[in-house]
Amino acid sequence: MRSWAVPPLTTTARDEVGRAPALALYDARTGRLEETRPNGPARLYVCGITPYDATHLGHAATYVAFDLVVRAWREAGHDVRYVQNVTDIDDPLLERASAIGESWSALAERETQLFRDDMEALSVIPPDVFAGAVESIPVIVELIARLRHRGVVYDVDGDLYFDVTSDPTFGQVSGLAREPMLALFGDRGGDPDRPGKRDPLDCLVWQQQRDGEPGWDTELGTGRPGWHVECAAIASHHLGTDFDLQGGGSDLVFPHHEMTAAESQVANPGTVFARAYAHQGMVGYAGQKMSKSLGNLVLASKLRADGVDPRAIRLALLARHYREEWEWDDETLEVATSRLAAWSDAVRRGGPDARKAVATVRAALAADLDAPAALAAIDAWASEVVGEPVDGAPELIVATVEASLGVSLQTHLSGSSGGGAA
Ligand code: 5CA
Ligand code: ZN
Repeated sequence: MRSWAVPPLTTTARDEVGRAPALALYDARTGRLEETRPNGPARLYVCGITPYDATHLGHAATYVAFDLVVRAWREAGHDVRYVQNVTDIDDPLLERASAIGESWSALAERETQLFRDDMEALSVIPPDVFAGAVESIPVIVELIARLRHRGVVYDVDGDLYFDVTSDPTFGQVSGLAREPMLALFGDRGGDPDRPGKRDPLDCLVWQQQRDGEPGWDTELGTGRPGWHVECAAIASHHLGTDFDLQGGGSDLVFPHHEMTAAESQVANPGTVFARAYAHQGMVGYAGQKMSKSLGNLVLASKLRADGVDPRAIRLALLARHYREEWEWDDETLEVATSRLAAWSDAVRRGGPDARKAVATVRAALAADLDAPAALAAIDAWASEVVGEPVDGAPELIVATVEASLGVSLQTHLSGSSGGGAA
């Protein structure tokens, strides 16, 4: 499906500051910081939205975090190939649609459009492929058919299940023991207790059409795909296997990322699904994880409608390390708004040599996306008092803040080069 408009894509002047260092990220699978080593274009898959409600700041934090990955790779000199899905058919979408008396497809289209608008406002670089589950059904069915051919798919009353024990590495993405797996599987959309399954952890790959629900007529029968196999198929189809990074929020480590990896690896023997797995910590509000089902949402679109500068929203999200679990509050936004004003003033006024700040920003981001340290480096540059502003310093700051952090200060540069008093 259509994605959204590309924000200004600057790269910081290489002749002045060279390339950014290689990006290292904390990998859920190894539990260590691992340097990413793209071979050809850097290949990224990030789990997209289920469009039954508007983008909240937890979602926004996830997509801004992986936008930093895209930007860090670009600044290090890599081309990037980025794929993101939209779960535009699934239980929560059908439930919400019937609760509000709207068709599931109209609901999905409306919320997906709101998401595009939010991403565009937040200057998130769009994925190269933005693939809906519905439009991807042929690709998903093809993967399920290959798994079935390998004898690792079985029927339970017309629904098809994937045998998780067929992947000898099952469990390595999350590193969880069986008991916590069983608990999480039940909490996060799984059905450990369904009679007829061979292993309680086996996951649904194809659900036969139910009364009043949509179904697609395929070689597997008339029905719809399960959730995990959707991402396994979309990612491996558009990126191949052994791609550089699988991303999403930490609520997806198990079962979602464990299952997608297993399904792809069994269908493609001798490969790994992704070479590394990174996760954004859950952002909460009012004491709980922000979630559509709990209803404690702060919406990006609502803040924008209230007149909040989207760059301030983005700076507020960047003020926390992506792996941290944190709670949104009004003060976070106030701090970000003041920061944006201080940076804009400094850029207009001029400042000291910027090369050290640029190097600090890039080194911080390359070391597991330490955005708070990157912000601190720009704060330090902006607050340094100088006698004579250095020629070209504001331009370099503007270029780095835009290229690495995705915040445009362009309009705050004075017309004259060298950043003299406006
Ligand atoms: N469609 C699936 C992924 S294939 C899904 O999880 N959709 S979602 O709409 O529930 O979430 C979209 C993305 O935002 C996922 O990567 C999810 O992990 C992340 N996310 C959801 N809630 C939060 C939160 N409170 N904080 C941070 N990230 C979140
Ligand atoms: Zn996914």
